[in-house]
Amino acid sequence: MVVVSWLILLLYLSGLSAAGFWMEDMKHLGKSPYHPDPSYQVFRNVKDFGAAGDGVHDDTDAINQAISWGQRCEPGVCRGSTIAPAVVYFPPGTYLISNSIIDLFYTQLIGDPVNRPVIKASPSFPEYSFGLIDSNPYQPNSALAWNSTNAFFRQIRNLIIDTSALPPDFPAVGIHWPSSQATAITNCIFQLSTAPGNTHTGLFIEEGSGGLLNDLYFYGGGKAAIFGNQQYTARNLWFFNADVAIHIPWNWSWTFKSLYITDCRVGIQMDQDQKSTGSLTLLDSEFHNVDVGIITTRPILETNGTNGTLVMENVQFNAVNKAVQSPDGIALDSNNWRQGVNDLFIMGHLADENGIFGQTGYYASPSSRNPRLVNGIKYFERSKPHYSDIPAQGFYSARLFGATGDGSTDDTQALNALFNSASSNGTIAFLDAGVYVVTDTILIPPNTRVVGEALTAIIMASGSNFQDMANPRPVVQVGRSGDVGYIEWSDTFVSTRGPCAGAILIEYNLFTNGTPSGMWDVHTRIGGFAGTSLQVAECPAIKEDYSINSACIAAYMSMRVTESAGGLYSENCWFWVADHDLEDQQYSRITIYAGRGLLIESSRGQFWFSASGSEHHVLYQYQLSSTRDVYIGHMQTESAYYQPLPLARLPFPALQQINDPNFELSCQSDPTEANCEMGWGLRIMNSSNVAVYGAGIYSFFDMYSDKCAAKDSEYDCQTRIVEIAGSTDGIKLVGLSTVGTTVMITENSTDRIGARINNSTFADTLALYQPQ
Ligand SMILES: *[C@@H]1O[C@H](CO)[C@@H](O)[C@H](O)[C@H]1NC(C)=O
Ligand SMILES: *[C@@H]1O[C@H](CO)[C@@H](O)[C@H](O)[C@H]1NC(C)=O
Ligand SMILES: *[C@@H]1O[C@H](CO)[C@@H](O)[C@H](O)[C@H]1NC(C)=O
Ligand SMILES: *[C@@H]1O[C@H](CO)[C@@H](O)[C@H](O)[C@H]1NC(C)=O
Ligand SMILES: *[C@@H]1O[C@H](CO)[C@@H](O)[C@H](O)[C@H]1NC(C)=O
Ligand SMILES: *[C@@H]1O[C@H](CO)[C@@H](O)[C@H](O)[C@H]1NC(C)=O
Ligand SMILES: *[C@@H]1O[C@H](CO)[C@@H](O)[C@H](O)[C@H]1NC(C)=O
Ligand SMILES: CC(=O)N[C@H]1CO[C@H](CO)[C@@H](O)[C@@H]1O
Ligand SMILES: CC(=O)N[C@H]1CO[C@H](CO)[C@@H](O)[C@@H]1O
Repeated sequence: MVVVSWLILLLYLSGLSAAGFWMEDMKHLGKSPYHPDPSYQVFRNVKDFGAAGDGVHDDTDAINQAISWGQRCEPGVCRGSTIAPAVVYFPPGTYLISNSIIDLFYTQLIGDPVNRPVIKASPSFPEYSFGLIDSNPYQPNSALAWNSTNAFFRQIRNLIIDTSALPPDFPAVGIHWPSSQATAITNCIFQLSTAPGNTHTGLFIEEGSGGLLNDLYFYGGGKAAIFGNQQYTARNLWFFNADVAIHIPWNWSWTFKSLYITDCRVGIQMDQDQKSTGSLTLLDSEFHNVDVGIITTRPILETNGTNGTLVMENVQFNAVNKAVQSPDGIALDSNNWRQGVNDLFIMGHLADENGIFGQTGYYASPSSRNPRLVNGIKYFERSKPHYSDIPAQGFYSARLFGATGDGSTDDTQALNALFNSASSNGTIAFLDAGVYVVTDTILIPPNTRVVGEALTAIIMASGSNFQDMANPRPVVQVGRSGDVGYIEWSDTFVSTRGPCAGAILIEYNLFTNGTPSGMWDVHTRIGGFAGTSLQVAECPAIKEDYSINSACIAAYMSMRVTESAGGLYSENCWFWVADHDLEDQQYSRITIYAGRGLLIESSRGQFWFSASGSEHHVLYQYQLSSTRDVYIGHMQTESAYYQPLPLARLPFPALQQINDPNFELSCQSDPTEANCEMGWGLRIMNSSNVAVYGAGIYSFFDMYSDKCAAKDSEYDCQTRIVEIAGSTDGIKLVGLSTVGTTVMITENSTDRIGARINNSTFADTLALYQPQ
């Protein structure tokens, strides 16, 4: 009997190990309805293109063929497009390459998450190449293939990037990644040279407007990572044995959370030339056995300007010689670091109830960490699930429920049936690549897990149900009011077709007790791409007159978190109203009106927005109203480029029941009235315990002209941009950078902090703001 049961167990185990990663084993039914070739395939497995993955054969060509198969957006001929997306899958194995893998626009490169495939440079890898994976190759005219600020919609997941076979003095780069929003590199290892004095770099980012980097491990390297970008969230990054773990050549605002630097000479090096680093926010991190933790450009005695702003909270220095080194001495001696989670180390300007002042040193924050937002002492964090333990049979394809994703059939009933069934059967709803047109609300019931085929699944609202701005209706509703349970939702876009003045793209009602629910890489993308009927032909930029083209009123709100909701972790979710047409090769601007960005009204609280962005909505990008217990870091906003023409009061009348800003009232006494009537970047009203770690709140344009944002101009793209009002408690903004705005912070209609003397890089920066 014992023998028999062992036999059964063995058979069972061998059966289990035979099942591969679900993504490999799924039927691949995804499509791209606007691609000219109806047989275009979104999913490709590199082995189907002849990659051997045996560590012996040269797989460069096979992998590049897998990526470029079908008519795709190629460097030099295409400057961007959404109609030719691809998921390129790597089964376990070692893939030897002798030249760069060219990662095309709108591509996901994904490996098996458990047995992560290795991409290994062979000794013959050429010096002229730029990256084992080059996601944005330089062209003969010295420009990047895709403008870095438009390099959206791409991910690299579950790979090991190995440069160790290259000589130590080879200028090796693992991944070249100039990138912007809706991008992520996740769960990767960088195996670099460990020879002293080596010149290997794992991840190289020179510019862009990102983005998320998470769960990355760097072994060895000269400068293991080079990070230049407007803003980024980097979470759970580990560095071992590098000379310099992270070099930051320039930026406006980076947030590092859960950063672990071990056995390195230097942890973080901010650049030493004039192009200084704007602002670094570090939390929940540790430096261990490091000579210098951080080399900053900011002198200890600096009082003018706020470039080189550094804020650290809950950062430990163990066996570190100098914690923070400045040009004029040691700014933080590692023998004197403080362990208290509410002790902030600050180099920069801060504003609290005592006024506004510059500081280098510790500051005991009166608003302590909220116990409802932490796990132990660290702020809670949760990565996107890989579902590596669930076989393909555990996923219900949308196609099997009759959803077509063809961009024309009404898929409302099919999607509702899919989510309902996935919820009741405990399976995962899989949205195969496609454009799912819906004419009424889709409900994601409690206890549902939803995965879109890597950033190529789009739910698109259309029709009469979404027209009335006096009676808005959700496109996707997560739980009904009062529902309790959890969801996990990833890699999906929610959008609209044509005018949809009454569409709330995501309405979140669910209350989750215990482990918070999660949304990862769930984006709203409003207008500006194939299938939306909101492109340059229909909605060209209106620059000269006040007329509003009602055909371009595209949404009421991106996301609403309602009163009864609570307990949600979200990461890398970007709420974007298109400012240009993604299919247009000149990046032509368009004028699209969407009323509101993210509104949180939950009285229960417990929300985390990691790597969050909200851009170009009319009235505000973020509004937190009568809520509590919210963590945001990093957050990024941009005001609508067309404003103040028309003024922000148009075309959505201010509604008192959702606490809309009333610009007519608040701007009536402003002498520069036009620039006052611009959408708010962030409003926090009647709320408690809101902690923001790193924020880039930008206003680059006035009626499409960016002259107002330049440093030598009047800083008057808009007058005000961040408002704290009503009865508030425990509000804390760390590493706040604004661009193009006269006033950085407005309190109860009074302008408190101006931008002028707090100028930093291109942005103006405050290290810490706590209301008086
Ligand atoms: C990139 O795009 C932005 C916005 O459209 C534009 O201002 C900038 O000049 C572009 N840069 C390049 C190199 O094309
Ligand atoms: C700040 O920027 C100015 C202007 O570019 C530069 O002169 C100065 O050295 C920078 N200061 C720091 C601390 O980096
Ligand atoms: C910088 O500080 C010095 C003295 O510390 C002062 O004389 C000078 O006016 C300041 N410059 C600016 C631009 O604030
Ligand atoms: C801030 O602006 C003032 C006035 O334009 C300038 O003198 C100063 O150098 C700037 N400081 C920084 C850090 O850019
Ligand atoms: C899922 O659950 C429903 C209701 O419990 C059941 O009727 C159905 O057969 C199950 N399977 C599928 C594939 O929906
Ligand atoms: C705060 O709440 C009070 C009481 O409900 C209300 O009167 C006030 O308008 C609110 N303030 C803001 C800025 O929403
Ligand atoms: C705003 O005014 C309310 C009273 O209406 C007050 O409780 C609150 O402290 C003020 N907030 C700020 C940031 O000044
Ligand atoms: C402050 C700073 O270094 N700003 C630079 C950021 O990078 C851009 C290029 O993308 C430069 O133009 C800025 O000077
Ligand atoms: C214009 C303005 O408000 N500037 C502020 C910048 O920061 C200093 C503190 O260092 C304040 O005193 C200024 O008011």
